[in-house]
Amino acid sequence: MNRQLRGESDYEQLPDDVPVSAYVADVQQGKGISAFFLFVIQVKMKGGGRYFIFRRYRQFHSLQMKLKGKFDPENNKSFNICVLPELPGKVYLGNKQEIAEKRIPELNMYMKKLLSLPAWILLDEDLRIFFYQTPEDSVQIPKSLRRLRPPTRKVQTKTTKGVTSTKAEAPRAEALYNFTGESDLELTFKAGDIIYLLKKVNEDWLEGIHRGCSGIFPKSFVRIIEDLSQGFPTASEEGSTTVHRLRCVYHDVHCSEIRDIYLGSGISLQPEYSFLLSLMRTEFANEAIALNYRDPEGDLVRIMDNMDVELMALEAEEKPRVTKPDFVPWQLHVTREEDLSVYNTQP
Ligand code: PIB
Repeated sequence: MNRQLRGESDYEQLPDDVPVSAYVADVQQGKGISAFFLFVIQVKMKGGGRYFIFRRYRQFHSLQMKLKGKFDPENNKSFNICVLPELPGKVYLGNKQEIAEKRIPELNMYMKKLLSLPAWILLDEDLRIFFYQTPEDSVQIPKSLRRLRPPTRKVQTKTTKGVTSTKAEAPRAEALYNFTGESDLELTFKAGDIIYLLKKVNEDWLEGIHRGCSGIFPKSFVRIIEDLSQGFPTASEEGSTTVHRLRCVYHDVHCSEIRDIYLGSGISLQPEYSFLLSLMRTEFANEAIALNYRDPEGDLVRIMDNMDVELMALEAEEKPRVTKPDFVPWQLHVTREEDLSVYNTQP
């Protein structure tokens, strides 16, 4: 599907109770004569409120049919036409739980694209009924919320002689003196502060994170408590691989530049959005940037929150964008914040 951008001014005028994002937090078995599965969906409203709804696949299907009937260009010659995202198809055979699990990322993508459509679609009655919390929804308690756990940004870094290091062993240094960065590129800290190390810039400078900011600082201002590991270790932690390098493509007005960023302390496969943004702002020495990934159709999609990072990671799980060892499987596309020309706006 081609991405259809939403006008921000239209969006601003929407009421606060309109659903703006929805995310499958879990699947659970429903009670009935024959087995079926319910998707536990967390819905976020424009006003910031969140609630859970419980929907079967067939309810998605029925919503899609209604929306197609009203807005699909093939069925409709009226003014309000819109290319709807693809809903994963019906399945006739197989283990129902497995089918439901497989549908999670697909339904997440469907809902994300649906709720990114022009603002008037969000006001559609059938769409609102689907996402509204019914009295039945409000009395149900989700059994577990496996997928809602916050994405963990690993501070864990390396394995030494089979022992996995813990947060306390993360590469870090203690500041010996106060240091005031001269630009956004440089870190600012006080004597006694702990700085987590990201990488060695050269013999005299290190890059690190302090109070959520990353930047470079002179090595002589700190005492190393735990040094960065040499080379690119391939550590693993209970089945999850610690990756150390991240491929980024910076799209400027006339050219693109590929940059592989090495993070000495490793990077989670699903880092926090704020972490990625701060990392890229430092790397490209530019505050006014936007982060993006390429969707399966090849279009750039702007990343705006942790959920988008998770969607990017989910897509890369199925179809890795980077297959080199020691790299995260997804690839970040960094664009200038005000540059909307990079997005596909053709219906
Ligand atoms: C099913 C429901 C179901 C989905 C299934 C889908 O369609 O939408 O939703 O999980 O993937 O196949 P339908 O039309 O109800 O039944 P939910 O909410 O998870 O239950 C489809 C099918 C009807 C045919 C024959 C075509 C070859 C079966 C039952 C087993 C014979 O019913 O049959 O159309 O497959």
